[in-house]
Amino acid sequence: MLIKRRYGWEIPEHKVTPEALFLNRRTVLSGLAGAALTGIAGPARAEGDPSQGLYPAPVNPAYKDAGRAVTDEKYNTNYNNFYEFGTSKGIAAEAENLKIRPWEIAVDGEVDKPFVIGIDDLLKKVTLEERVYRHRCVEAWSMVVPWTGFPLKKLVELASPTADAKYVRFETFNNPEMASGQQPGLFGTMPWPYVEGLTMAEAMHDLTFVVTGAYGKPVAKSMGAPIRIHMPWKYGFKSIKSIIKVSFVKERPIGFWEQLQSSEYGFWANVNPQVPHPRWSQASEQVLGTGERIDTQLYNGYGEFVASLYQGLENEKLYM
Ligand SMILES: Nc1nc2c(c(=O)[nH]1)N[C@H]1C(S)=C(S)[C@@H](COP(=O)(O)O)O[C@H]1N2
Ligand SMILES: [Mo]
Repeated sequence: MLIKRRYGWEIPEHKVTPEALFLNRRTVLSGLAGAALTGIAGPARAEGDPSQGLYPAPVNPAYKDAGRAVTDEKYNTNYNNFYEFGTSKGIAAEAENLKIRPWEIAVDGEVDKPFVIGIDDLLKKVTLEERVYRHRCVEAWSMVVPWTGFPLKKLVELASPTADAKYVRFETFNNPEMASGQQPGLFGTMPWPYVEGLTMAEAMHDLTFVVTGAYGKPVAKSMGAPIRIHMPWKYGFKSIKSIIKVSFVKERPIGFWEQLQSSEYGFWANVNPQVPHPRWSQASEQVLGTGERIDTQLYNGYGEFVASLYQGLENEKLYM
């Protein structure tokens, strides 16, 4: 019989509330047990990645310190939410199936001229920098990550949206042959592909980051290679991974989680310790890799930069 071992950095399951719990409690719980048995997959391989020489990139001094210790890479690459590869946290080995070259990103919708660009061509058009950001998952765990990438506003400039563009809609790949979690069955049909969206004002905000690297090298597959988003003041599910399409649209996009359960997950998803998730408190968070529990901060502590984005929107569900 296999004995379940817990690694020191793992968060006990009863302290984690999987987003998908409402879907099928038994399946999710067996998935979590499976994660503990699978164990650690080791650091992600970056050999053969043609962008490797671009890393590490210079640190942007404005974001060199997140006020907390950087989370050790081994925790971050092995404790993930990437439902395309399964509902447990232990998807790192499965995510090695992600094929990251060739990788094309379509830019379309309300733009002067739609285009498709390969990841390595896109990397030639931008200047990479490193930023240390705090990340807060809606499940009440958090980490600190040295991301490498470029501000999303740079991509918006390249896209040249028209005045009709009100939102940016992102889409992840949909390939059930490559990504076992996208196969039907386990949860019935999940609403693939993963989709997320932002307002144009959010997309143009300097904090909104397009991530292509982390820990001084190309971003690991388990963390959303080769290109993802990170917005540190929002719950983690907004920070969509492995993007293949960026669309400028008139209507507010409906994200993956909102589509699954709109009573629990909304468009704005700004971090707020005073607004509980319908099934758990958001007042505090478990810091990955430390065993520490700390108070959660409004906008994950980035309020001085982003609160003004939400003035006049007080009647919206800003915090779910
Ligand atoms: N395509 C896709 N993007 C995703 C997810 C996902 O399942 N699929 N999970 C989200 C959630 S809930 C979180 S907390 C972060 C986790 O990022 P990490 O695994 O790098 O920590 O990715 C987000 N982006
Ligand atoms: Mo999350």
